[in-house]
Parts: sequence; C-alpha cells; structure tokens
Amino acid sequence: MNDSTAKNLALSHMWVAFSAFILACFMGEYQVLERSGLFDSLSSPSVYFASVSTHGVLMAFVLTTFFIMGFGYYTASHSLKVPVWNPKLAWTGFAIALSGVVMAAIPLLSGLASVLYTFYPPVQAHVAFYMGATLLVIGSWVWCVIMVVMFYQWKKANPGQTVPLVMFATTANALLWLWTSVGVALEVLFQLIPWALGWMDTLDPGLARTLFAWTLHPIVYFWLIPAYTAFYVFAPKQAGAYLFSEEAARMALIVLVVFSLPIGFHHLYMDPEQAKGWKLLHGLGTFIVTLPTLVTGFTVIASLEIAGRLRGGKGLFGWIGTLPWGNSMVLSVILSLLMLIFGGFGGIVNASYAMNTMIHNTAWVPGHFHLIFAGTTIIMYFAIAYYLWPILVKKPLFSKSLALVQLWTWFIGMSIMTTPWHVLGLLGQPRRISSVQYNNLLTLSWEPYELLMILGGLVLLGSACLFFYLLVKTQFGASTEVFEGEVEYAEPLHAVKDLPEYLNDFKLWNKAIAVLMTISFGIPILQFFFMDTYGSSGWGY
Ligand code: HAS
Ligand code: CU
Repeated sequence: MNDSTAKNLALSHMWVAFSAFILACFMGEYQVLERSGLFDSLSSPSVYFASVSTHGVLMAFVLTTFFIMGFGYYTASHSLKVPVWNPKLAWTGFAIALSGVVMAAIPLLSGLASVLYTFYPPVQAHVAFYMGATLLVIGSWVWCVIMVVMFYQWKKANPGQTVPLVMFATTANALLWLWTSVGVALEVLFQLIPWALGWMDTLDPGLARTLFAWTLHPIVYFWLIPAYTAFYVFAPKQAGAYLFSEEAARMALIVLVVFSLPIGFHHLYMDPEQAKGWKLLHGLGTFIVTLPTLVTGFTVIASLEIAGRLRGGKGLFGWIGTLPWGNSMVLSVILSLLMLIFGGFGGIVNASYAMNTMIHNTAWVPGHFHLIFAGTTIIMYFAIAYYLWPILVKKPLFSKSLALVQLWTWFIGMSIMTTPWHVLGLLGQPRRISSVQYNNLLTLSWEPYELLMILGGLVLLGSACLFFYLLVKTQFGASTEVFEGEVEYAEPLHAVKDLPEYLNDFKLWNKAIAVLMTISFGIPILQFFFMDTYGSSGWGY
C-alpha cells in the first residue's frame, strides 16, 4: 500500500490550514486592539472590516475545511488499510480549493469583500469573493466523494464487518457537509453571483438568510466532528484505557448529523421573514441536537475515568489526578471539555427563543463561538496535529513540554478573552461593529473588559505562534532521530458484535435527513416563490 500519498495529502492540506490560521491570529489581535477604542491611531472602520472578514473566512472556512480534508485522507487510508482512492482526483480537489482561497483572498485583502464571514446581503462583495468561496466548496465536495467511495468500497470488500469508528465518523462528516453546503450553494449560485455580476438588480435578503441558515448550524458540527473523533478514537488509548461504548459513539455521531440540519432558524429568531411556529420547531430540534454532545461528554469522561482508575485513582474524583496530564492528547481533551461546559451553556442560552432577544447581535455571540469553536474545537485540532506530525514526517515532536505550554496558554487565553465578551454582550455591546463611541457611562463600564480581551488576545497570539513554531521545528528542524510510531485507535471496552446495519451505514439516515429537511425548510423556502412576501418574488424582487 502506498502510504506516502495519504501522508502527503494530509501534510499539504494541513499546512494550508495552519498557515491560514496563523495569519488570521495576527488579524484577530489587531481587531481586539481596534475594537477596544483605546488606541485612536488604530481606529479605521474600513481596515477593521476588511480584517475581520478575512479573519472569519480564514478561520471558519479555510482552516477547518483544509484540516478536515487532510485528517480524513490520512485516517481513511490508515484505518481501512487501503490507499486513497483516486489520488489524482484528490490533488485536483486540493488545487481547486486552494485556487478558490487565493481568488477570495484578493478582494478580501483589498477591502472589496468586507462582508464578514457570513456575507449576508445586502452588503455586497466583489464577485471574485463569491466565486472563490464556490471553488473552495467544490474542492471540498471532491473530498466528500472520495470518502464516501472509500467507505462503500471497503464495505463491499468486507461484507458484514464493522467499519472502523474513525472512518464511520469521517464519512458521517462528509455526508453532513454534502447536505450542509447545498443551502449556501443555492444562495451563492442563484442570488449572490448573478447580483454581484449585475445580472439581477436586487435580491431577497430574507431568502438569502434562510438559505444561509440551512448551512450555518450544521457547518459548526462539520468543524466539530474531527474534535469528537479524536475524543473517541485517540484519547482513551492515549490515556491508557478503552472507549467506554462504541455503540454510544456511533449513535451520538448519527444524531449529531441528522439533527444538525433541520434547525438553522435559531439564527433567525429575530428575523421577520419566518413565522414563529417554524422558529419554535427549529428551536426544539436545537435542544435535541445538544443530546449527542451530552452523550459524548459522558462517554469520553467515562473512558477517562476508566483510565484514571486503571492508573490507581481512587474515590469519587481521585481518578482525575492520576490521568496522564502530560500527554498532549489527554490534556487537550480535558481543556476542551472544560471549555465545552461554558461554550455549550452559552449555546443553550442562545437557543432559548426568549433569551435570544437578550444576546442576539451582541458581543455575547462571538464570545460563545470563540469559546466553543476556537476553544473546544481548535484545541483538538492542535492535539491531532501534535499526534500526527511525528507520524507524517517521521521525526519526533520538537518539544513535548512546549506543546503542553502551548495548550495551556490557549486555554487560558481563550478564557480571558471570551469571558469579557459574554459580559460585554450582557451589557449591550453590539457585535459586528468596529467601535461604539456613545461617550457615555455605558461605554465607560465596558473599558475594563476591553482591556481584558486585549490581554486574552495577546496570550492567544503567543500560543498560536508557539504552535506554528513547533510544527515547523518538528518537520524542518535539525533532528536526525527517526520516529517509528504509528497511529493507534482506542479499543472499545466491550467488543462490538453484531452491530445493526443502521449503526454501520448511512442509507437510512440520509432518508431521515431528506424527510426532516422537507418538513423544516420546505414551506419556509417555497413561500418566497409562492407567496407575496413584502413584494418579493423568488430569488430577487
Ligand atoms: Fe453555536 C451561534 C446554539 C454549539 C458555533 N454558534 C453560533 C455562531 C457560531 C457558533 C460560529 O441557538 C455564530 C454564527 C453567526 O456568526 O451568526 N451552538 C448552539 C447550541 C450548541 C452550539 C445549542 N456553536 C456550537 C458549536 C460551534 C458553534 C459546537 C462551533 C464549533 N449558536 C447557537 C445559537 C446561535 C449560535 C442559537 C445564534 C445566536 C444568535 O442569536 O446569533 C450546542 O451544540 C451546544 C451543546 C453543548 C452542551 C455542553 C455540554 C457539556 C459537556 C462538557 C462536560 C465536561 C465536564 C468537565 C463535566 C450542552 C459535554 C470534565 C472535566 C474533566 C477534568 C474530565
Ligand atoms: Cu447554530
């Protein structure tokens, strides 16, 4: 088996991902400085919006998509013990996605696409931005197809056998992404591109926001699933024990995929286009989709508890101290779960229809997603990188202890930065603004929090640089030592036997998604074409 193709694919994708990440971190620090309003010389709304748009696109779309693709190629090939199917196609997908990034970066950096990462109309970007984003998505579809083909080829060659959990999770994510990206693809192809090219005078932002909501919730689980995959397949083994239940893991992944799709209207609670009943339906679905996260928390903590007890931990909490805190994967999982408590709590507040009025469009929301995305999720991307890099480049990690410092500082920096954002949100500070100069008592009360967020940002920037430095040093450093280790997957506590097909395949779940999506998005989308919604008819006016 030609393992080197999978390794090269993984490394190339991940380098793009982490290069985007480090660039975006510098922009993030500039943004907290500018936004604080404490430095007059930095104040420039136009630079701020160009920066925050680029930061958001790089973090949310480039870092994630490329990381997920690279991780998927390597684990698929490794766990199924087959080469990547059609490597030429895989490289073509990589080239398409990368050219999309370059194409979008030009208008972003020149201030012609200052539309934030959600690019809601009627704010308009240069058409190259929309086209670049489209190419990125098309490149990622190539990856999805390859994952699905590899999954079914393996099943055909190994009838009746259980697909390795890591591949089950990756395929779940590929299918999730295919379903997820349809909403934004319709918006971009039928509304934003024709409008930006001047083929349409105007468009219906209500429809655009509805289509974006189709994508906006499940996309966050597309980013999250690799983190949960590492929770399940790497962490228990690294902690020295077993996965508490593989069946629970599979069920959690399935519910996460199926219920992430029909619930996007919790981003539209305050929008006028959709009726209350639809919002409530999506709100109920949102509470259902928290369950797989609770199950994941339970299963992973139970796995860690087994590890702690096997290492001699006693009493109700004694096992926590005996965990190998010096192992970067185990430490990351602990820190990730700690951030999940508060990030998830924030999510529940957001999802509660009435409470959403209190925090919608305030600094609370970036607080929520920095904690749960940049915190919970990205710290696991770091852990995966530290775990895979030595295997991919066949050299030991440059410094294990610096890696631990980096993980701790990321956790501390993220806590320092996002706590003030939550408070500022409750104090009424709007999000998506560069600065508010009301010059009254209200903004004075914001100042101490602004200072804290700058400090948090600085700690995070230092941590990000350390992460990048460690990867560079590991791969290109002078060490001549050869690393021989291999990826090891956690065994379940009880071996999986006679798994029902619905826990080993997605056919049933695709049907379930189709039904749920028709129920939850059918009329809300069709109304724009069949009803007179404020004079709109279909895509535009
Ligand atoms: Fe969210 C907005 C609701 C999860 C990302 N979210 C956003 C936006 C982003 C985002 C990017 O309902 C902004 C979009 C924009 O720009 O407009 N979110 C939720 C809910 C969840 C949730 C209910 N979000 C995520 C994840 C994200 C993410 C994951 C990225 C990766 N979110 C919302 C809503 C909005 C929103 C509204 C719109 C707000 C508005 O008005 O604009 C849930 O999935 C969360 C479930 C999690 C839990 C936590 C369980 C805790 C566990 C940890 C246990 C650990 C222990 C410690 C005990 C219920 C399992 C163990 C310790 C040891 C030592 C072992
Ligand atoms: Cu959401």
